[in-house]
Order: sequence, then structure tokens, then C-alpha cells
Amino acid sequence: MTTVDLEFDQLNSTVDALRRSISNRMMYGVGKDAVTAHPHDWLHAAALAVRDRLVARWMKTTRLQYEQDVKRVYYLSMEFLIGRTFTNALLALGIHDQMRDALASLGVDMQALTDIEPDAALGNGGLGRLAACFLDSMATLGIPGFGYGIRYEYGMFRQEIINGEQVEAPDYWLRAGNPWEFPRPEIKYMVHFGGRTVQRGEQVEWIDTEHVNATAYDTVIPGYATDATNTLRLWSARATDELDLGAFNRGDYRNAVDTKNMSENVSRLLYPDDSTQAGRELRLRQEYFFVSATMQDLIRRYQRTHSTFGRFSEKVAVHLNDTHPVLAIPELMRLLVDIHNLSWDKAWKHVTQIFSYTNHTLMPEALETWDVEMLARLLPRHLEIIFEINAQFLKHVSEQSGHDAEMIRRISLVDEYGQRRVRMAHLAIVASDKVNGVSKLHSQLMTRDIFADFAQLYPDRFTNVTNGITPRRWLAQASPSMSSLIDQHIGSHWRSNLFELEQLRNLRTDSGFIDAFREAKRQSKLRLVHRLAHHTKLPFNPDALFDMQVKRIHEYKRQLLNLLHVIVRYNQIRANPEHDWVPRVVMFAGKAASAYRMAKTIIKLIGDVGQKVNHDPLVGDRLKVVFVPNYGVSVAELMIPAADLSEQISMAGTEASGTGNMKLALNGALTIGTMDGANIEICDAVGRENIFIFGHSADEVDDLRASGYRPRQVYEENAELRMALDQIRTGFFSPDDPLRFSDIFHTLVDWGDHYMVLADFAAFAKAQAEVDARFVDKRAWTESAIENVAGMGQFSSDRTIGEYARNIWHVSSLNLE
Ligand code: 26Q
Repeated sequence: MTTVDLEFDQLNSTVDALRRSISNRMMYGVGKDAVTAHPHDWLHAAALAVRDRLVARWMKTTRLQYEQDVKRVYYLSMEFLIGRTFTNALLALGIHDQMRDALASLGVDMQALTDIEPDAALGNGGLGRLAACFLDSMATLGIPGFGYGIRYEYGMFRQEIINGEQVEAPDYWLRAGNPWEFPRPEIKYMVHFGGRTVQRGEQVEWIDTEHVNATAYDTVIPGYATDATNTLRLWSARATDELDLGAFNRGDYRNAVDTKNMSENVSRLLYPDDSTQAGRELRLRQEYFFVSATMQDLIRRYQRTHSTFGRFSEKVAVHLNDTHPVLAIPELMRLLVDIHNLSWDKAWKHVTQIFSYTNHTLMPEALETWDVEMLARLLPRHLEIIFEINAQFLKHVSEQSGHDAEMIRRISLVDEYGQRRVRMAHLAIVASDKVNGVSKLHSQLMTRDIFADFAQLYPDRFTNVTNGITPRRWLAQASPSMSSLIDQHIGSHWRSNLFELEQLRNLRTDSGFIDAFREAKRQSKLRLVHRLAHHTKLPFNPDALFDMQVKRIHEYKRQLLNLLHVIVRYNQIRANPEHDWVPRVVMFAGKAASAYRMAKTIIKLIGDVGQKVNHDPLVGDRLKVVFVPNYGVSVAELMIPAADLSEQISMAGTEASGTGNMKLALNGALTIGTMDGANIEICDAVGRENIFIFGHSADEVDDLRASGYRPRQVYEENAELRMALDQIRTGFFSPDDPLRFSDIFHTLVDWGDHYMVLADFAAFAKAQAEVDARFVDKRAWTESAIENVAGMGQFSSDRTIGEYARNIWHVSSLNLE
């Protein structure tokens, strides 16, 4: 190791300097010249030129973190839904226009480049995108935070719609190389599986294991308008032996590579969220693989500047994004006790001060559990540790609150009903200093229902931190027309302090501003219409009401409620074509889990309804129904700014928070929604008169269920609803296959309508009529839209991260001097 300082160029970001950097990166990084360069080469060269400008800040941040011996936050998540990085990095650095001009001077259109950058889609939906927004906010606030996850080779599948049906295609996002990541092959840890444990004196040894290496890939996470940067470290699996040499020497080349491939499969692909997943062994391997590497890495980082574990829990906070990384708890116990020779009690004390856990769902069937047998086979030492934690926990509870056998059975880390399973949420709660829900309602219901026993035992452990979204991506980047309008009136500081948007309230009656606001929205609608022209051959009226439901396809989110209303509206238009209907384009987008039959049938039904409605000459442009394929971060950035109406219509008590609701309101869409998740807080923030609330509340849902909900009765008593349901049942939309949707009918009418679609239908239709009435009054509509934008301050993920830092992690910002 040398201690000589490097002599590198200080990079400035004038147009000339950028052009020179791009040219150098093209020559020496990509190895091409302007004649041979393809668009992807230009993107690569430009991305490297941008990345170069982040590195000095990154080094500075790291150096200051060590100098200040700061407490670090480790945000563990199986998912990071980052999307594209190019524009985001340009905006963080404040060099967007310079780069555009530099590329133009090289004869390259920047927009065309940004459009070919693949999304880093290493997540399913809300939970993964939340992690990405949090990284952005941690960096922007200067919180020393590290994202840790898996570098999946295949991210979220690409959704194609063929004959109206979802067809999944693999997302090999690394095909053209990833200019943003720094491979760190020297940073590697061995991760063990299988084998058995033996007692040697006081110590336990885990032996006869198979193993795989985890190697690191680092990505710089720039903060907005600050020198602070953070790191996202993703692990990739490497076989510990390059090839199975035994097989290789026997000339059995096939088996020699198979062994290697098998062990490297662990970081191959992202599992789609099936909600009711039968635990798959490869998924368990993934979860353990990533937390083991992460815990080894954070211990090593701590030990670089500390000679004992005395201050470990003062310097480290580990956050669990749902239970997916919960094996970090027994893994850290194992490392501290078996490898670093701490006593059990000392180790446990650290662990319980270090960990915190966010729950993202109330639905019991979505809570993770793992079969004890599988754990015993794959992670025998961890199972012993979990049993020991459980024994001590249950003993403690019995001593404290008397021996209530039924309660003990309910809270045990092991579910003993039927096949024994470890309840990962219980493990997370027992070991965590803080447990939070993601909206006020969700946090209340969490302590009232699914974790009631724990909330009684540890009332101070439970708290709420309502989700947020980063305004950098979801307004500044997604909507150039709206952001520049806002900049003209209140300056640009809202990007760092979203509460500044409150100043827009004063402008809500300014007709000049109202017109300009409407024009900004119209620009985004035209942009979307233009892009959709490639996919659908339909004409869209940009002055129609753009009504959007964009999110994963799931019964609890009730795309069917929306669609039933579309059908009823269609029938009304046909029955009364002379009426002055408010033109609407109803858009759906979202992926269905590959194994979720009903969700896939819902996509097909949306397509079939669209076929009928869109080609009915009696309807014209008064109603259009579109399914936009392949919803993801980039499609969201295109769609959300174009929305007039945001559909947030889950059955109350099922959507933990929602974050799409925040993105749409921030972009000036009005919400039609139930009193669920963060909708309740959005309603408070924008004012009851600027949102369309309908339907049963969570308490009313409980009451209705308790008193005996009879969906068939609703069906029989509501003629318009009955007609729509009968059309679904009898093949009106699917004459080629009349029975295609009969299960949808029966689910709603005969099989209990679990998510109470029919119970909320009438109220939903009434709220939709109010939407129409408001939209006709352009001025009133736009005033409400402005109130929505103005009220979004509290939904910045900067506010969210501030609360985590203060109340949960107890960390402060780095001093940047
Ligand atoms: C579990 C086991 C095996 C395979 C996959 C999974 C899995 C993966 C992803 C289970 C759940 C998820 C994702 C859940 C999710 O996105 N939840 C959403 O989190 C958002 C952020 O807090 C909330 O706003 C949404 O309300 C919530 O649905």
C-alpha cells in the first residue's frame, strides 16, 4: 500500500468540459469513436462522464464518515426499485442542461439516450420503490446510510400484453453493461448453507457446509444539491470454486459447470410477490445469502476503527424493510457469539438496540413464515439460535404476565399448529428496538389486530412513520412542465423543502396561474398521448379526464370496482347517447404476479372491456379504456404527470399506505379514494373538499363482515350493477369464450366478495358523478388540483427519513464542514 496522493483532474461541468469528458470516456472507456458508436455507447460514455463527477463527493463523504466516527444506518431490503439513473444524477449535480448541450454539440439527442437506459427494476412495487426514495432522501439529508441488497441479474419481469393477456418476459437489465456500478471483486464473504452443528466446549461450530461467495457491487447515491453521497451495495453470488475440479478432471465438463451455476443461482432473479407464497427454498437462500454478507461487511467496517465491540450498538443501526431480511438477527447473533466470542447476553443486548423493523402489510396470509424442517436443513445453527431466542422470550413473558397458555401459543416465534413454521415477523419484533407501520391507520390497526399481544407487552416499541416519496424524481424529473411553472412562481427550493409548495395556495385564485397550471398538465398529457400512439392505435382526446389506476394488480386494490363502474358508464352512454357526458380516458397499468390467476384474469377483462368500449361508434371519445403495458418506474414517470384523477380505492384496512397516491397528488391529480392507508392523511392535508372520499371505513368493513355481508343481495337490488355483472358472466365482453370471466362473477356475487367490491359500488359511482361535475367546472377543478400540490409537503420522503433518523435510528447528519 502506498500513501502517495493521487494526482487526478478536477472535473468541472461546463459544456466544453463535459464534451471533452464524454469524448475521453468514449475513446478510453468504451473503446469506440464517433463513427462506430451505437446509441448505447453514447449513453455509456455520457453516464461515465456523469459518474466521474460524483466520485470526488463520494470519497469526501466516506472520509468524513470515518473522521467523525459516525453512527451508520444499514437499510436492508430485498428490493430496490431504482429505475433510471442518468437524468436523476444530472439533476442532483445540477448539470442537466450543460449535458444536453454537450451531447447536442456531439450530434447526439439527449432525450433519445435517456429513453434507452434500462430501468434498474430490482423490486416488485411499493416496498421496493420506497427503499429507492429512502436512499435518495438519506443522501440528500446527509444521513450516513447504506442500502444493502441483491444484485439480481434478472429484475422484475417485463410485461407484454398479447391478445389482452399478460405474458412475462425476462428482464436481463445488464445486457448492455451497467455504467453506474463499481464491481468490488476484492470485497467478498463466504456464505454457508446446510451441514450440522457440533458443540466444542462452550462454543458451537457449524461444519460440513456448502458455501458460496458474495461479492460487492457499489453504486453511488448522490444527494440533491449537496456534496453528501451514499452507497448502495448489492451482492452477487460467485462459486467458491471456479469449477468442480473433480468433475472437470474426469472430463465431465457438463457437471463441472452445473455445480458452479447452481451455487450462483442464488442472486439470479427477483422473486415476484405472490402474497400467499409457499416458501421456496431458493428464496430462503437468497434472504440468508444477502444478510450474511451484509452482517459480515458491517462488522468488518466497524472493526476498522474499533478494537472491541463495546460501542457496537452506538455505531450501527440496521433497518429491516419488512421481514425479508430478518435472518440478519440470528446471523448477527451467530457472528458475535460463535465467531467473535461475545457472550450470548452481551450479543443479545447489542442486537436488540441495533435492529428496527418496518411492517408493510396487515394481511395475515402475506406474513412470512418458514418451515422448521427447511430451516433445519439449510440453516441448522440459525434454527438453534431462533429456538434459544424463543425460549428466553417465552420464559420472560411467562414470568412477567403469568402463564397464559393461549397467549404464549399466539406470540411464540414458532407456529405449532400443523407443520411447524417460524414466524418471521415475531422474530423481528422480539429483536427490534422499534417497529413501525407506514401510515397512521396502518400503525393503529397493526397494534390493534395482527400484533396486539406484542403491543401489550412492549407498548413503547411500536410507532408510526408515514411513508413519503422523493420530490426530485416524482416532480422535478417526471414533470418538467409543472416543475418549471412552480419554479417561476416560488423558486426552486421546494426540491429540498417540499413544504415550500404551500406558497402555491396563494396562487389558487390567480387566473394567470390557473391557466398556466392547466397548460403544464396538458403538456404532460400530450407527452403521454404521443408515447401511447405507438402502442394503441386509438385517438385520445387530451382534454378528456385522464383517470388512472396504476399499481400492482391485486384483488384488494379493487381494479374490479373501477372496471365495474366503467361498464356501468358504458351502458349509460349507450342508453342515453344524447346526454352531455364528460369525456374520460380510463387507464390501468400494473403487473400481476405470475402465479396469481385471478389478477391475470382481471387484466384480460380490462382488455376485453376496452375492445368493446373503444370500438363502439356510439361511444366515440366519451369513454376510452386502456391498459398500458409494463408498468414500472419509467412508465410511472410518464403516466403520473398526465393524470387528472387518481384511483386509490382499496378496501379500507388493506392498503398499508400506498405511495402512488402521493405521487399522483403531487402532480396535481385529484384522488378518488377510500379511507385507507395514507389516503386519510392526504385527505387531511389537501382538505376534504379537494378529494373524493367514498365507501366503508375500516371499522365499517369489520362491522359489515360481523353482521353478515351478503353480496348477492347487493347484486339483486342494484339494477345497473346487476347488468354489468351479468354482462361479465354471460360473455358480453368475451363472445369468443363466454365463460372466460364466470369466476370473476362468482367471486363477487356468490363466493363472499372478500374485498367488498359490491358493498362499495354505489358509493363509488356517486363519488364518480361528483368527479364529473367538478371536472366540468375547469376553474374549480384546477383550484382543487393546486390545493393538492400545495398540501403535499409532508409526503416528501425527506420528512419520513427525518423521523426515522430522529426517533428510530438515532443518527444525525454528517458534518460536511
Ligand atoms: C415475499 C415472499 C416471497 C416472495 C416475495 C415476497 C414479497 C415481495 C414483495 C412480499 C411483499 C412484497 C411487497 C410488498 C409491498 O410492496 N407492500 C407495499 O409497501 C408499500 C410501502 O410501504 C405500501 O405503501 C403499500 O401499501 C404496500 O402494499
